[in-house]
Amino acid sequence: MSKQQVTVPDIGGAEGAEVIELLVAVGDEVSLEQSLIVLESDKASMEIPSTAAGIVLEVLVAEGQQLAEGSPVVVIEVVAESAEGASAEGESAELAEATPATEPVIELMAEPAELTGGSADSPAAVTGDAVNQSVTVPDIGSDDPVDLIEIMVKTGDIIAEGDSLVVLESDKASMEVPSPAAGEVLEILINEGDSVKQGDELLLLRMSGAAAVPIATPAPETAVATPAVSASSTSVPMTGPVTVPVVDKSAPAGSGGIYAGPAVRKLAREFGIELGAVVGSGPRGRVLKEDLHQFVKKSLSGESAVVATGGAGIPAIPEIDFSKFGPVEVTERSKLDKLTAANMQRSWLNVPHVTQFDDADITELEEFRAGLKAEAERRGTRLTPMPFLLKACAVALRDNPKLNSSLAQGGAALVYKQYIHIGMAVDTPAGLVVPVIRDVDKKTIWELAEEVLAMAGKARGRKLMPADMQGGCFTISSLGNIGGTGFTPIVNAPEVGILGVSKAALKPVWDGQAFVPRKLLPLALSYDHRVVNGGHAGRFLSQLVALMGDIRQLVM
Ligand code: CAO
Repeated sequence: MSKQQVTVPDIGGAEGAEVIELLVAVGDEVSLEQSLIVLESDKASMEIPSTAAGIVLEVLVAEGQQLAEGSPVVVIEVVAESAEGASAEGESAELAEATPATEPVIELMAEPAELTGGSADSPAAVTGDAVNQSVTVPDIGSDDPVDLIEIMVKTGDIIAEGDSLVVLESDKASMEVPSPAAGEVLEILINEGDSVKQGDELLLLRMSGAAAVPIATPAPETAVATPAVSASSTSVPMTGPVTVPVVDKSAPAGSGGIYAGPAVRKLAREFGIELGAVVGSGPRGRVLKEDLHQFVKKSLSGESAVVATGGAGIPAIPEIDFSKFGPVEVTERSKLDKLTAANMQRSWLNVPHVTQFDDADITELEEFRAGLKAEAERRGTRLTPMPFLLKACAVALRDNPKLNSSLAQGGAALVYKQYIHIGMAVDTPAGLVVPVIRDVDKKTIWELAEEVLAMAGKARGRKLMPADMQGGCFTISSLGNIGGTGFTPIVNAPEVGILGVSKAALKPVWDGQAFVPRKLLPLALSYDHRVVNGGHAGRFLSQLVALMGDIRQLVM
């Protein structure tokens, strides 16, 4: 019998990776390829398999430790000769370091972008100042084919560099392949469900502007490798098939994803389990195979399973087969819808909400607004109540700074923002988005009117950039043109307040002598009660009502 030390193999360019889980202990019997530890780098989480079958003699790492390629992991007393990586035959008790397996032990590791020259197979075509390029599957650490489970773009889409194109999945990882350049998708060359491997063409991209480098001569027959370029690089001298980096989707919960290894993700897909509905019992809430088994067992026995909402152990809503009761149609939700759902749930679970209601008398404001209709048309804009609401909120936020703050340091501190950027919920066919209007306090009503129109247009045309949706201090959600007398909006955490606006209506109001018709605008202010108390909220809303009732005060 010989001893063998298993080391960390090539981990796909990651400089270091943290041990997040030990899967074996001293004395355990392990088989060839059995996972020993789980490593997590900033790009991927990966299981390191054993290069031999035998008994674990020593575990040389601890959870939390940083490892790099070549770091020793365990020592194994080999009881059966492994196919690869085993020490020389007949080697005695002397410790032999296993050479990393020839077959990479981590499949589908994130690789930096690798740009290659053109090839006869996939020539680059020059059209005006644009270049047509085929985008291929990048180095995925293995020659084995992997499943292409999702195509995230379609022909005609204008995409930015780094936008996700497809999702690949093996039994070790699932990851998105980002675009190496900006451009227009000319043709999709694959189908969902295809098996693909490194070098396979995914789509044809027409790159234009700065990203495109016109090719003066036909692409060379032999691919010329250029130095690795990071995904965020903007100078992309591409003259042939483009290989692109992959982004692992096994991100930890802290980064907005679900904390689970690739094998667990694969199993969850096979079981049809939504991973977000499973409580992870592994370190830092990691979902383990056992958790999936438990989940299935509970589901089958009719016992309520458990959802992973902040690890709070909240009972899940059981999934029902509605087709038992009548015809149904099941549709995939958009990415935006799913993201919004996750954000809503996160805010709802984290923020103790209180909602306070009041009506603003906007009779005079409406008369004033009606009088400006022609002027608005002359300016090529529309003057809805929204710019006035924005301005009034800006004044009330300035005077009630608690509503313009956010919790920090785990609740130990408050960040008071010295700027007033307000988000505006926009309902679009693709889902709900919240573009942010900056420095509302410094803008005129006309400027705000133009920006409301521009942002709503961008939102509905799916032209909003991430920066357009960042930096908000407070949000306004207006259902005014839709209807309803009131609703309780969910705070857009880490903001601490949100204003829900319902449809203005003529109502009889007692003026001391008689009921008179007044136009009332129903307002609902939801706030994070950890930060804002009833006094702050009451003062904020009363001021808002007063400002909307007499907009002359907005200029004071
Ligand atoms: N009461 C009565 N009428 C109202 C009103 C209100 N509170 N708010 C707007 N209106 C009127 C406008 O004045 C306009 O009519 P006129 O052209 O005659 O003046 C009409 O309704 C249409 O307005 P609009 O909705 O196009 O424009 P807006 O500036 O009021 O709002 C926007 C812009 C982008 C906020 C809105 O279009 C929108 O998308 N709202 C939905 C937000 C949402 O979904 N919130 C829920 C989030 S949580 O699920």
